[in-house]
Amino acid sequence: MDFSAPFLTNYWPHLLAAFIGYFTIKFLARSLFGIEITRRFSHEYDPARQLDLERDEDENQGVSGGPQSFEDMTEHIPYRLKKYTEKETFRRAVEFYRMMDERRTVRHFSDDAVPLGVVQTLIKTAGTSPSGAHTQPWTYVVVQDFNLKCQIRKIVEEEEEINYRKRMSATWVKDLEKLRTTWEKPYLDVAPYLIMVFKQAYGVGPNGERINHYYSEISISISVGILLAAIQNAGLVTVTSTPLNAGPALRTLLGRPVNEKLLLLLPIGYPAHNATVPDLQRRDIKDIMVLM
Ligand code: IYR
Repeated sequence: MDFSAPFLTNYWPHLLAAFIGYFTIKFLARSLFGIEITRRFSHEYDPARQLDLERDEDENQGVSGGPQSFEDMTEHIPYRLKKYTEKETFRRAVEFYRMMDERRTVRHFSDDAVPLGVVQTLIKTAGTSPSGAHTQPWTYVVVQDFNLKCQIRKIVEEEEEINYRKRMSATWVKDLEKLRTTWEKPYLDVAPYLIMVFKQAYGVGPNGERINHYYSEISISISVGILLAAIQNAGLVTVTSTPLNAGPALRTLLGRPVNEKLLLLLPIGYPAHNATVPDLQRRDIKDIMVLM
């Protein structure tokens, strides 16, 4: 192609049209959909980078929010916590460890009732979790309705059958043999409650505006960790199940909005009287802690 003067003379209307077209699309994308076409390299917060933040947190640890100003900030108030004696601190640490060391993933449930107030309190406890910018990006859907539990079981088992047969690698299925899991999940309609843990990828404000959420997956993981401790403390059991590929169907069944994604499904109740668990050992402290 000849880029000398005749090219420009001949094709300037095309170039002008392309130029105008580019800026029109850019303007429309930004005003209608909030999409920034030109990459920004400033250190300001860029909503378009939110997905990257979620994807690779380690890479983004250095992202700075620019110069800080404390205008319009939430008031900061004194915080005091009871200080135990060293002996009491030790005793409490050991006592809590012993309780948590009794925790096991249980897949055999009794249908014995659990008061709803207990479940509500456990979820309140989960809600004490820290979260990115205090956005609390979680929704805990509690299912107690038997018909709904049956529908959930059907959706999960249909997907799990395909998972075990086709989607999971042979090594994965082999690695699970010691746990004796299968695609059958009777606990889904036996346990008195199913707690469906949804991550809010972003929040929605009172006027429908989008609210950025940060580190939502880590925030929920911490929250669920606290929930597991609360469940154990109450003498109840659960299994942290991750129904691969059943998320969208379950989200639709439960009528949850599109900003929510199912991360975990936790049946909760008492263990069946004949419940069994695999005889597994936990790693020793010297293998999991490095002191420097
Ligand atoms: N979600 C399947 C498979 C499964 C996968 C892992 I990784 C486990 O630790 C246990 C089960 C199931 O629930 O059977």
